Amino acid sequence: MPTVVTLGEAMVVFTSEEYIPLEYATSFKKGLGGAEANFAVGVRRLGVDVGWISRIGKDPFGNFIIKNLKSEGVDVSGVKIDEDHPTGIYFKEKRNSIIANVYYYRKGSAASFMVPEDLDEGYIASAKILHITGITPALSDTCRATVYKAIEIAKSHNITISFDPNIRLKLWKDNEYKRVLLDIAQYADIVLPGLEEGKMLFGITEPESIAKKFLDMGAKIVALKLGNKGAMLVTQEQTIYQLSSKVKEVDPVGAGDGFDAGFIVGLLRGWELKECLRLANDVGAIVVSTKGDMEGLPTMEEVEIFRGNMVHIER
Ligand code: KDG
Repeated sequence: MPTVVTLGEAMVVFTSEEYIPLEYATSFKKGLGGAEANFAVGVRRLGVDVGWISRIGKDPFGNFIIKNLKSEGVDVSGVKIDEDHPTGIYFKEKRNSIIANVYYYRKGSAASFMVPEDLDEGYIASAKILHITGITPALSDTCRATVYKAIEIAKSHNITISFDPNIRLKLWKDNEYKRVLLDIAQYADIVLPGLEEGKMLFGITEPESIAKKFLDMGAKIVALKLGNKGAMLVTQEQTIYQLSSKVKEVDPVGAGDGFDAGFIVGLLRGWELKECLRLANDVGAIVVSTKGDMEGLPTMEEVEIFRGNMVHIER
């Protein structure tokens, strides 16, 4: 049984190959995305067993997703094939080197039909970490109920819950995300938000005050992503700042998932919190410097090369 378990939707992502409005784009690169699937691949590449729970359609895109995740070594035994609904897809539009947009085609997707009964209690109960994000509860009422069921199982078996709010406004009605995500956050032991998300959830701007809010809600650790300024970690006892390494940003999508993966792997290895934060930051930095949602997720060896502790020798 995997040490880390996560649940959510994976999609096939089509990224336009040139800087052009999507309307005029003619060629696309096919890839794989979905926050929790990215996280799972990140955890696995860093050397920890991980299982991803979901539904995919009985279609070529579902096959693509499952084959890819299996080849990464992610446990997919908790994935159901849904014969009646398609695998979700999304498009990434690159208007220019600064502006990018995403267009989802995931309403009514197989993953949005996840139900609490899809969960195997023993599977979650034997993990050390359950990682959830704010995307899954936005997909449908049954997905939201599935997230709450996973939380209930984790709580009843003392499994640590990590939570990334991952606010995707295109998936929410009005301000509904605030109520739902703040409710979920109170069950989390580890919260991994972006600074902007903290601002949106609490209406305050100071990173320290945002972290304190999550601590007051019950979190033991808050690791706040500060973009190219690095990250900040807060517990009741300490506050740690970590500057980010300078990298050339080519695609920020998936960096937060990489950060989460690095942080959780550091914790599972029993590292000092400062080292966990450093790994999280470095994984995030490596991801933003690579095109694709999950392509850039590094192995531990690649992290060492990035840090200059190892030399890459091409054989
Ligand atoms: O965190 C990156 C994800 O957001 C991306 O891979 C796909 O938009 C996506 C989603 O909703 O999971």
